[in-house]
Amino acid sequence: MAQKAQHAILRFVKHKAGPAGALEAHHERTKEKYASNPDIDISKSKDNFHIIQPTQKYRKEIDTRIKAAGCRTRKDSTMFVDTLITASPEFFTGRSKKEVQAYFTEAVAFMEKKVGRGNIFSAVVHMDEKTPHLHLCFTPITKDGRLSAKEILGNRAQLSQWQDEFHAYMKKAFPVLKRGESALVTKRNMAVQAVRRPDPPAAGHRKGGI
Ligand SMILES: [Mn+2]
Repeated sequence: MAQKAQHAILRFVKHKAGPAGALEAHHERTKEKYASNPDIDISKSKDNFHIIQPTQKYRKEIDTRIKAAGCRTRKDSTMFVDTLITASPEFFTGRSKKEVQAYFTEAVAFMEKKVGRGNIFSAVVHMDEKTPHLHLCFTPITKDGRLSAKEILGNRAQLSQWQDEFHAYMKKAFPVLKRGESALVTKRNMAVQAVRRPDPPAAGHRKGGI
């Protein structure tokens, strides 16, 4: 029987400073109840794990980096990027915890190479939703100290290149992976839907997210 192709998935969502607190609550599981996201099974939250642990509030992590680099900011600047990394659900079927850890550890190593370790302030793997996934947050500060998500994420062609590189990197450790669609910059709800329902998205948005 033909096996469904398995892909490594990479998505970016750009944020101003405003949503830092709400995203932190989701990523770091600081709330006790998640009525807005029924996919969270809190009995499994103990299996979530950090690859990079934040040392202070997200907002503080962001402000500290921007200040240290001396970046100029505008009201509409992207202050941080929420990166969602996962794979086709089939990829995770039957994999040991060690393998799942290895997958996301590789993904973080890739992101460190691409955006610089110093920009990343949190990388946490959620095992308590439908499909294991990594939320990695970073400040888009260039090597010469400018805040520019535009430059770091790039245009359509550069996003396609991101996906090429990501796929090539992940394939070294996990040869089963096939090149998937291009990396995407999405609006939050779109990112959620794309990951939850890879087939035609159903109408309506749910709050919360993956
Ligand atoms: Mn999540």
